[in-house]
Amino acid sequence: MLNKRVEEALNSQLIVEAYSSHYYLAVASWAEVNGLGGTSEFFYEQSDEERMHMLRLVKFINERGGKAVIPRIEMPQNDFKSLRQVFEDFLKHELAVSAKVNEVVGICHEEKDFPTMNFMQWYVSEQIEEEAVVRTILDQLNLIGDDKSGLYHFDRDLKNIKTPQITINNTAN
Ligand code: OFO
Repeated sequence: MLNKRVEEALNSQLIVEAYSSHYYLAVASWAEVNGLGGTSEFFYEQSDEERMHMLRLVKFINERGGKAVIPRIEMPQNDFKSLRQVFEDFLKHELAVSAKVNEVVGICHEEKDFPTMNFMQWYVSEQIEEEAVVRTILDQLNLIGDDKSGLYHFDRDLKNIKTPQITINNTAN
């Protein structure tokens, strides 16, 4: 049976993952209507991955005798100034998510819930990988600057960049 405090922490992480999926869907849609096909594909995929992260939590909470609460999702930003803003915000968001993941791990530790702490390790690893990918993308954007043909190629190549899929086994898999 899940400890109540851990259950609440997992349910609030579920909100974070659901919002991330929604947010990246908004970015994908914005990119699509602005002729940025590669960026759009990249974020549609990010959105799907975040949904999977949410689902993993739903299943884990329920399997451990808790109750997953499916939340109402806040409306994300739907307009962006530039690709740079998109990726700077992307990094900021992922850093905030990493901080939330660490909070949940901290609560598991305090409550001595080591199975859940082990489950959350997948999210810790995922965040490290995602932050690294976004930083690499931002470095590329910095090199390109405002060069239009550089940005064209950046967008075209982005659809081939994937955030690595972490495959640590856990009971919700
Ligand atoms: Fe859920 O992986 Fe980042 O946010």
